[in-house]
Formats: sequence, structure tokens, C-alpha cells
Amino acid sequence: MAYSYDDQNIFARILRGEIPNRTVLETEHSLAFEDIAPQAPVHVLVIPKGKYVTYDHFAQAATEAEIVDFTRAVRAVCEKLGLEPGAEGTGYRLISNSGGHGMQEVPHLHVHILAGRPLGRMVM
Ligand code: IU
Repeated sequence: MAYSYDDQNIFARILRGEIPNRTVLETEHSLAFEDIAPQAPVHVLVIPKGKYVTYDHFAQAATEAEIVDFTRAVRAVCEKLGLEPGAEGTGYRLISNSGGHGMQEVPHLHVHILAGRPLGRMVM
């Protein structure tokens, strides 16, 4: 499907510097910042700087450089925050709500990184 991107969405405004954010990490093509309403002790959002609405849109239209940068940015945030899966007390959950049934609120691709406590089984 063809996507149309809303330049006034809140993450577009954050990327333009119109609204402040608590940046965790920035790369050439991606930005990670703290969620304003955290659902866990660690709740970070990672977004591509490009104008992509959903994961589907991104995977379809982004350059390989953007995809590699974004994928590694998610990992780099987890490394920076000491969350890499392995030892007890570590690990995280990645979520990317997409479209209506995904209950996506902000129409700019974002991956939620949730961590800092046992998150429980997914029951949706
Ligand atoms: P969703 O997957 O589109 O539902 O997630 C949107 C997230 O963006 C949600 O967790 C909000 O708390 C978060 N958020 C934010 O961090 N800063 C904002 O100004 C707004 C929403 I509006």
C-alpha cells in the first residue's frame, strides 16, 4: 500500500527540534528518546529520522543504510542501558504498534524498548 506521512505528527516535530525530548542515543538515521509516559522502569522509543509511518512502510521504502542504522540503533540503546539479554535481571521487550488493530497512536514508525522489570507474558 502507499503511505502518506503527516508532517505534523509529534515525532516529526521532535525530529525538527520543535518539541524537546530526553535523548538516549542519536545516530545518522535514528533517534532514541525516553517515552513521556513510561510503562516500565525503562521505556525508550527508537525512531528513524526518515518519514516512515509504520514498520511495513519502513521495510518497504527505506534504504539499506537506514535499515541497518535503525536496527543497530535499537541494539545500541539496549547495550548503553545494560539490557542485553543474558544474565539474570536483563533482557527487554521490543514492540512496534502498527496501524489500527496495532493501536498505533503516533503515525511515525517507532519501536518501544521496555525493560527494567519482569514484563509478564503477553496477553492481548
Ligand atoms: P504508540 O505505539 O503509537 O501507541 O506509542 C506512542 C507512544 O508515544 C506512547 O507510548 C506515548 O507515551 C509516547 N509519546 C511520547 O513519548 N511523547 C509524546 O509527546 C507523545 C507520545 I503525544
